[in-house]
Amino acid sequence: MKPNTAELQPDNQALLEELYAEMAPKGLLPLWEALANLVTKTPKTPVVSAKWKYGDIRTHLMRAGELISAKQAERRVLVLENPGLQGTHAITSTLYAGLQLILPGEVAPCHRHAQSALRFVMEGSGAFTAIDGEKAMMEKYDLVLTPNWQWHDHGNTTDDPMIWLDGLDIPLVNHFDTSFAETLSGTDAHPESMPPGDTLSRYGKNLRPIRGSQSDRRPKHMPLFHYPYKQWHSSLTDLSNSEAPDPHFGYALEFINPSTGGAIMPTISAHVRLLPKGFETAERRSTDGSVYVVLEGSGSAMIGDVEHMLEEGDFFVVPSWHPVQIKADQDLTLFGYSDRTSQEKLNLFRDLKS
Ligand code: GTQ
Repeated sequence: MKPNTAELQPDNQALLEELYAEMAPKGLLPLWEALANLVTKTPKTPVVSAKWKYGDIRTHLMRAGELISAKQAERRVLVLENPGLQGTHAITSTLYAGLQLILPGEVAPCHRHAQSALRFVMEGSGAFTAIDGEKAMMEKYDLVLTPNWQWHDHGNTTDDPMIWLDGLDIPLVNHFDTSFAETLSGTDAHPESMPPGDTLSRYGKNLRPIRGSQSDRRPKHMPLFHYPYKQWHSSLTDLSNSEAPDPHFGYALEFINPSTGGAIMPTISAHVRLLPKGFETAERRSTDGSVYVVLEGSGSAMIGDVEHMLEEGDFFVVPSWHPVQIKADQDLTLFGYSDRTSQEKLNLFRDLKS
């Protein structure tokens, strides 16, 4: 949008152009030529409402598995890049999504980084992510976190491939120019620190070891890292049997960090939701661009003016401030993550329900 220059003398217009040309090499620009595009009345995003199919990604991922090992790749991952963000490896302006494959016998070596990561298991049973040396034995549709700067390696001692969705805040961390990373030297796998399941038992059942006791061994701000499918699915089922669905969300449960009661990690929020067969959500828009996975059932999503048919194994993106309506043809279960908690911390988050 151009500024209101109707009253400018034609000479001034020409002289202004001259001024711009003189200033440009000095890194000086006239705000009035750009203001309306910089400070928009509502969010404008390059992100588009793309969709990927698990079966299709899997074919390419398995081929990559024949060509490069997890160790060689450090992380053997196919990145879901938003078509509106080409060249960025980003799925929304702040978030990253990839599908990671660990084949039987493989190890993805231990490292840690400033980025926070979630894993959402798509396929396989019994492979693990070890966080600070404690294995989370992973089952289909489990959520596992690697909070920022915690050591993590992945391994698979089962006979089958394991594939999960990686959701990270890579674009956000890089936007702040705050990326740090290091590898654990001398070994691929962190020495085992605790038996599998120890943290879930100490911190994942509405209990925690008394503060300051020797049993209170996990980082205070983010102790928990495993949210098993069995637990969240039974809660979601119970919820759906006990009341009518919320008009905008259906039945929805957010994963929380027990030490704050807030989002799972400082930058990423995640939830699961169930839309019962025949249910259609009322239209809603929100500022947090979101990534969804269809876990069970089928239906469709109207995102802005694009309609996507949804079936199990679909990944789709809802860009910031796009109106969304989701319809369930069969009981539809979704996993979703977004930067909502980042936006809330910065007093930026908004939503609008019709
Ligand atoms: O597993 O640590 O998809 O560091 C991208 C960056 C996975 C990981 C990704 C990572 C990881």
